[in-house]
Amino acid sequence: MGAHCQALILLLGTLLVLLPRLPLAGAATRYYTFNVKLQNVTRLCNTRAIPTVNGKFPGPKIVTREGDRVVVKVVNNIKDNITIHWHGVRQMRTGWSDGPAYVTQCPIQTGQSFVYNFTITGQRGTLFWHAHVSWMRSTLYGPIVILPKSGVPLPFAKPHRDVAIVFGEWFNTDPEAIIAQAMQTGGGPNVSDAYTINGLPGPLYNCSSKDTFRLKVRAGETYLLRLINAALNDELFFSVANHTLTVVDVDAAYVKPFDTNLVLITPGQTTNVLLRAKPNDGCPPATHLMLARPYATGSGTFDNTTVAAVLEYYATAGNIKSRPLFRPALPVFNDTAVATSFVTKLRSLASPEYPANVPRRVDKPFFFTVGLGTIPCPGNPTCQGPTNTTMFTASMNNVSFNMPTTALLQAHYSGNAAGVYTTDFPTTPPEPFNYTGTPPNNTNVSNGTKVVVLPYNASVEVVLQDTSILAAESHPLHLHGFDFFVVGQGSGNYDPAKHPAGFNLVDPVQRNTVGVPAGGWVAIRFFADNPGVWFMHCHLEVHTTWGLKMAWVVNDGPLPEQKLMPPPSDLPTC
Ligand SMILES: *[C@@H]1O[C@H](CO)[C@@H](O)[C@H](O)[C@H]1NC(C)=O
Ligand SMILES: *[C@@H]1O[C@H](CO)[C@@H](O)[C@H](O)[C@H]1NC(C)=O
Ligand SMILES: *[C@@H]1O[C@H](CO)[C@@H](O)[C@H](O)[C@H]1NC(C)=O
Ligand SMILES: *[C@@H]1O[C@H](CO)[C@@H](O)[C@H](O)[C@H]1NC(C)=O
Ligand SMILES: *[C@@H]1O[C@H](CO)[C@@H](O)[C@H](O)[C@H]1NC(C)=O
Ligand SMILES: *[C@@H]1O[C@H](CO)[C@@H](O)[C@H](O)[C@H]1NC(C)=O
Ligand SMILES: *[C@@H]1O[C@H](CO)[C@@H](O)[C@H](O)[C@H]1NC(C)=O
Ligand SMILES: *[C@@H]1O[C@H](CO)[C@@H](O)[C@H](O)[C@H]1NC(C)=O
Ligand SMILES: *[C@@H]1O[C@H](CO)[C@@H](O)[C@H](O)[C@H]1NC(C)=O
Ligand SMILES: *[C@@H]1O[C@H](CO)[C@@H](O)[C@H](O)[C@H]1NC(C)=O
Ligand SMILES: *[C@@H]1O[C@H](CO)[C@@H](O)[C@H](O)[C@H]1NC(C)=O
Ligand SMILES: *[C@@H]1O[C@H](CO)[C@@H](O)[C@H](O)[C@H]1NC(C)=O
Ligand SMILES: [Cu+2]
Repeated sequence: MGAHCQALILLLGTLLVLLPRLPLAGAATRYYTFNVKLQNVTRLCNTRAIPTVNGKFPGPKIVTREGDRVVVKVVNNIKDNITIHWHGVRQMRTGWSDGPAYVTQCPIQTGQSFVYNFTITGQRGTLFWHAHVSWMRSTLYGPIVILPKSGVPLPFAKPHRDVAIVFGEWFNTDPEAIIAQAMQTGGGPNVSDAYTINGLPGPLYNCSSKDTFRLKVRAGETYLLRLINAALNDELFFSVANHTLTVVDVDAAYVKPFDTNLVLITPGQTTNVLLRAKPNDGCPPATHLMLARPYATGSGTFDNTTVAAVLEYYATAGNIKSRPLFRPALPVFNDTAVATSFVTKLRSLASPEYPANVPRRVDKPFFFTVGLGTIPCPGNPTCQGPTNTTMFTASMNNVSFNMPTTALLQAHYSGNAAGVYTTDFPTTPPEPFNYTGTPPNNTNVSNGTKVVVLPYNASVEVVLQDTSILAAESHPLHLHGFDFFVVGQGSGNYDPAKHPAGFNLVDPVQRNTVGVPAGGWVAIRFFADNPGVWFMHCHLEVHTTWGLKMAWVVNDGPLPEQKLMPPPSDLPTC
């Protein structure tokens, strides 16, 4: 009996050691219904009936785990066309559920619905969802929280609470009217009237102090802040008075933790940070502002205001009265040195559990210029662009992308690309020039619906080079369907003879949106292991509207699990 018990104890011991390492439960399916409808919302003493999901602004939070399936039925009950994009979700073989209008699907029209159906594969942290047609995402957005698989620990101490901090922009007038007017006049669109945190502008705006996000914390506890930049057109600096933040995850990929007083976050990026509430030392706790305001590098006007939220401590006995208020210092709007210093600290965790699978050799190298330019005012001899005979445009390798009137993915899948897109997107700029110096007098911007075709699983490198044609400017480039590794970046012109030697192929940060440095370049690498049609564009919405976008077509691989799935039966038509 003694031996038997020993064996049992040994067996149990082995099980106990093994169990926490195994997922305890199978993958789940998370069902949501998104009813897109108008809702009256008042901010800055201004009431507008804005498009919302289920009447909420910002929209509902999706909470899921790595490996789970997410099924969202989207019903359109407003007059505008709608699509929803699950920003950063890899969508392995399910490009039909990615969401960019006229790229992977036709819009969901008034009265119609569509079921998005996808799994979360190899990602953990924070992403977000937003509308992906015209400027509808200005009010249609919300968090996606991706917890680790059940039973799998976080690679950092478990926080006491988990809080989404979603940045947005509030417009007192309809953003659809604003971009329509700008496209008509050829000039820059009106800027937003306020930035928001979780939909609230906070006390630094007129008629707004009651619309302030307040985070109440307990002394000594740790909080995971899930920062999401859902703003339309502005990169943001963020800081919390008297609290150091520890960055642990960006774009749903773990990073090597580091401490900072300042975060730079571009539209399309997410950043998870740990905030440790101060210990209870018996002194009266202070109230601390959390502030965000723009990092702006272009020559145009921008919303130069500051959003504030409040961090306050639960009272402990005897210290309720007279709390001082502290505000953090933020850099000036164009402090590129500070911006660079933050982004170059980011490194993949690159641990045995979370390795960085960086492409070490490159099958398909690309060099893309990105930036703004001008074209003659069409028809009308004068307009309100950079000069009175030109209007704004934006391009990659001098091609300003024309939106098709049917979805690229459907055309690709059905083999009917003719008349929808061409496969001649240039792999290098048509004419080399000093990209960050004095621009040529005529940059010959053309337009078209051009794509690059990639074989399945090609290893791809794209060097994105900012141009100073109008002004050097940071552009947050977002790639759908993939995470990429940021293997290098620098200022000035990229030099293919010199710069690759300095690339980090060991622990580069992995993400889906990267700021192309103002007057500089960035190099990204990824494996084209996801068949479909994948959009790549600037996440400053006005630049996307002006044409700073292109698409990749990734062909099927030979094996069944390397092929794009067939389209869902309820896929909208154009
Ligand atoms: C918004 O408020 C206006 C004025 O009170 C009202 O006419 C309208 O029906 C409301 N819209 C919605 C969507 O509730
Ligand atoms: C979602 O997709 C999976 C895999 O294709 C399929 O089995 C399932 O029926 C779909 N669910 C819904 C609600 O469409
Ligand atoms: C944009 O701003 C200008 C100047 O304030 C104003 O006249 C115009 O009506 C605004 N456009 C829209 C669509 O709100
Ligand atoms: C608040 O209103 C005052 C008076 O109209 C104005 O001078 C000030 O610029 C406004 N402040 C903000 C932040 O809008
Ligand atoms: C932005 O606003 C600040 C005041 O908050 C002002 O000092 C600064 O000059 C403004 N910058 C620009 C570029 O408008
Ligand atoms: C908080 O930070 C401010 C500067 O932002 C500083 O003046 C103040 O002394 C700090 N207070 C505490 C309690 O650390
Ligand atoms: C930032 O903008 C100011 C004007 O507001 C300008 O004087 C300064 O040179 C700019 N700094 C950089 C680094 O571009
Ligand atoms: C364009 O602007 C210039 C200088 O501001 C002015 O002299 C010219 O008359 C304008 N042209 C037209 C057609 O308005
Ligand atoms: C490009 O222009 C910049 C700024 O004028 C200048 O410093 C640099 O030397 C130029 N580079 C080349 C290769 O001409
Ligand atoms: C641009 O135009 C100016 C004036 O017309 C001319 O002097 C200059 O040489 C041109 N520059 C280039 C690069 O063509
Ligand atoms: C696209 O290019 C054609 C000529 O190639 C031009 O007629 C048209 O105006 C351009 N459209 C845009 C939006 O730039
Ligand atoms: C909605 O999308 C359909 C299909 O592409 C298009 O024909 C229609 O013009 C769009 N409606 C609006 C209001 O944009
Ligand atoms: Cu841009």
